[in-house]
Amino acid sequence: MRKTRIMVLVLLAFALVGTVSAFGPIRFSYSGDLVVTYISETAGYNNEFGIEKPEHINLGFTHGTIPALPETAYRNIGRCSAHEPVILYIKSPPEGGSVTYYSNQTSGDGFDHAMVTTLGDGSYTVGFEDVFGARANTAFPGDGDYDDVVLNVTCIRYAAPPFEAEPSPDFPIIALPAGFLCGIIGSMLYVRRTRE
Ligand SMILES: [Ca+2]
Repeated sequence: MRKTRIMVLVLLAFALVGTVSAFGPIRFSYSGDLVVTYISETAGYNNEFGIEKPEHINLGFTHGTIPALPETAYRNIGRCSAHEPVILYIKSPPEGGSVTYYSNQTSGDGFDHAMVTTLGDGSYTVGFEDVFGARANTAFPGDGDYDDVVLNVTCIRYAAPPFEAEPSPDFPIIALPAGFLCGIIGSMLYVRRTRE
């Protein structure tokens, strides 16, 4: 009984929180404006983060001279098209080099470096692990906490266009046939009168 209750609670938690996977596709079923929120970081590196698709945009850096502020929402950064993939990335400079991790694929070390969570509001949270290769545990890269850079991405649906009434025909379009008809009736009456 207790076991069943725990199972129900776990299933309920999944339903409320959303689905979690490793790297994964990010898609929206409608078109709109992209908004990416920089949630948090625990990065040792100065990671660049941003959007790879639909268009490459560098949104900011975790450290450096102008570090990004957690909870910043980036707007006016492009559009999301219905069912087209959105890919986020971080670019990390381990040991002076450069390696880029994407939200939709494994990296050069063969590991997933992104943990994608689908939230109930239709947005996605992506947690990145920025350490290349395994360390103490060979099952995951770095310390496997996937919170070195955490981003959320959503798509704000375009507002429905305002209702527009059918445009009324322009004056000349109705004026011409009306004038033409008046002319015919007038000339018929004239012919009839002159015959009488
Ligand atoms: Ca980490």
